[in-house]
Amino acid sequence: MAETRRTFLKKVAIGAPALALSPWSRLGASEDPPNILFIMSDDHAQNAISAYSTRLVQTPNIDRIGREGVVFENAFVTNSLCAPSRAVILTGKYSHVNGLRDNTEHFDPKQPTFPQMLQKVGYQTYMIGKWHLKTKPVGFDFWKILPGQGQYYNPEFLDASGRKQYTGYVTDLITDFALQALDKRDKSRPFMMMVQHKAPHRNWMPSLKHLSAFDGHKFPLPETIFDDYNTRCPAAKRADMRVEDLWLSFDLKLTPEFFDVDAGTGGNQKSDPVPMWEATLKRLTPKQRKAWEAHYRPIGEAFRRAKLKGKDLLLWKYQRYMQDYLSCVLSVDESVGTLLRYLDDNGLAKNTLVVYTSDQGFFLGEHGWFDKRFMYEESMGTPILVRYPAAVPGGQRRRELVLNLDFAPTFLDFAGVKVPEDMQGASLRPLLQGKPNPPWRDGVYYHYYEGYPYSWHRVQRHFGIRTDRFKLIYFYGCECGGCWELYDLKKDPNELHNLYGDPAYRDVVTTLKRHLARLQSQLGDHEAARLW
Ligand code: SGN
Ligand code: CA
Repeated sequence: MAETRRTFLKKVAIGAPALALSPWSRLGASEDPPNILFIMSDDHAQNAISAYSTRLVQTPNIDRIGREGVVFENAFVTNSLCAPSRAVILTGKYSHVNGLRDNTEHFDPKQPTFPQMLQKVGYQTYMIGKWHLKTKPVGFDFWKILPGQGQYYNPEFLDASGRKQYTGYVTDLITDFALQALDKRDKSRPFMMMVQHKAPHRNWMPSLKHLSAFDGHKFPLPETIFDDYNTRCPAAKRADMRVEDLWLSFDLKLTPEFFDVDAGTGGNQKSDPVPMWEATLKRLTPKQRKAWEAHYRPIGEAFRRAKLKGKDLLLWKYQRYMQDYLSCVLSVDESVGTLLRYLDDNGLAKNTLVVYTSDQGFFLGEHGWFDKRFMYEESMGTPILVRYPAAVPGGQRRRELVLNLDFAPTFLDFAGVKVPEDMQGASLRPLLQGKPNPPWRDGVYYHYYEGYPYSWHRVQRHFGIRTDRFKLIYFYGCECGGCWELYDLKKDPNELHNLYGDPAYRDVVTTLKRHLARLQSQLGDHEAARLW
């Protein structure tokens, strides 16, 4: 079968003059083009994967990818938000180059993407699950996507033939559609499949199977949950994403008879969107609703009796948030297990490059927050685990600074396709193959655009640089003017002490600013370079 595949790619290459040399000439004599299985969840923090941290949850299937392959310990996104991250992944280019800066914008489907390039050289390409780019997928032989953010229960899916609702839980449905497509594929050609989960995105609705998974469990508090933001720029205090502001209805699943809706939730998020939660619950079938209520009504009753306030209310909200979020993670981990088993059972494991990642990280109570957006570690960081037994030694943990920007060049490189020069990421190949000290980036450029005060969670725009030791951030785009933060990650891994202005760090700041200017110029973010 391997022979057939090489011959197929060779034929395609000969038939397509622009790519005539690429697929065939770049692969080593003994290499087949790999299948590529790209599994991405939404808002899955490193801290909720046991390959990164065992504090909260066990994820044996995701961990297996890392154990049999590579865990990237310093993996980041360039703009911590859903649609922008997806655009970066498809194009291998920063937001200011691919044109999609925030969730309100449309992806321009006319620009080159790695799926289109793989399709051109003969790969069968698939996109299943959350897409969120407003324009339709291009470069896929088959796609089946959730419209917009998608729904957890009985979601609609959109494909080339139209829109249809399915009964079931979104993570399980996406997994089923992926397996069905793999079953139907042309086995003489390699495939590239993107399986993109909605979970564990807000509002964290677990599957019926996992509703009680964490009953009675007390999760440890993150060390920074009571962060007072005192040494930071105003951006942190102004952000609207505190755990204490989580909605009792939509986020924490209480129906209105269990709490005083008019009292609001405190903080910035004043009103509890009870109608939105009731509309979401109406989607459940009577059977699903029964199981759902059997779980959540006793929680509501206990909440009503407890009459919690202040810190006690915050701690209750944190535990409820963790229970639901991590229950969603359990389904994602199961999905990964099912997909890996399919590869095992069909003799595909060795020659399939498997990635597990998320569109960005997430705050799980760190700094008192949920959501993402900020350039702080929990949000800018994202899980990246890669397995490819045919060419990548297992059991590696790498510390280089790697990015979601690197996926496109990596996939093209392993498929033997020349990486276009205007792609801004780097192929992870030398790291995956275990090279000891290959030349690699010494700083990561980050730029978040969905600004203050009109967007979700009101996080001010900012850009900055992260090196292995330091992080320098510049907040801009509000009447308060620009503002800098500096963190020494070695002395202060929790990023609690803004050192900008500390005379002991004057030289560090000068060096980092020079580095930042260099990156903005090299990467072409000239507009940002004029802001400071
Ligand atoms: C929704 C969520 C926000 C979240 C954005 C973006 N609100 O609007 O909390 O930040 O998505 O998330 S919700 O009440 O509708 O759940 S992203 O992952 O798509 O970027
Ligand atoms: Ca997301």
